[in-house]
Amino acid sequence: MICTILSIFASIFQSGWTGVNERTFIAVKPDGVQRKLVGEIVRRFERKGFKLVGLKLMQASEDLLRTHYSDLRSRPFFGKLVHFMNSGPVVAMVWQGQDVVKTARKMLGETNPADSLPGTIRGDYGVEMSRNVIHGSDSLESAQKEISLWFHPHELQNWESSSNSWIYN
Ligand code: DAT
Ligand code: MG
Repeated sequence: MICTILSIFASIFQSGWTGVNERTFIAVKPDGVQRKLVGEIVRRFERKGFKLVGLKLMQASEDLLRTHYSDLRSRPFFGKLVHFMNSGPVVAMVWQGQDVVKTARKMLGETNPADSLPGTIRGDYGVEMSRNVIHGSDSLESAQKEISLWFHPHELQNWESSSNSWIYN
């Protein structure tokens, strides 16, 4: 157990994905794409001060989705979840910045939109748990796993943002 934890920390530090280089995986789900919420969601992350390092519109395969949600495979809603996520295009993104994993989860709101505060994405745009508009990694470890599952390294851009010194002290 301790070894697993140590190796997770080691891989996170080795990757350099810490501090201002922390990265998270965000996806606008098929309901969010159909409801034309892509621009609004990108806008919220940009305005917050995070840096977009990867973005693509794609149809996720059932295999990819089963791997992505493998932690939930024994749950009764697993089949429907995979089917829904496969029902149309999703917008897969990687956002970068200090504490982006934790902050993005706050920006998303709770899993159930009914428990999500107004001002959060799910609180503003969702009604039902199974149509909650957006996905966001729940930890540094899942962010790393999800980014490498959804993106090839060459699809991620390392670029210098000109507003950096106005966002970070
Ligand atoms: P989150 O997306 O907030 O990380 P999760 O990882 O527990 O939540 O679940 C993944 C998705 O599965 C979630 O966004 C919506 C769906 N889901 C979760 N619990 C559900 C439930 N009880 N009934 C139907 N769908 C559910
Ligand atoms: Mg989750």
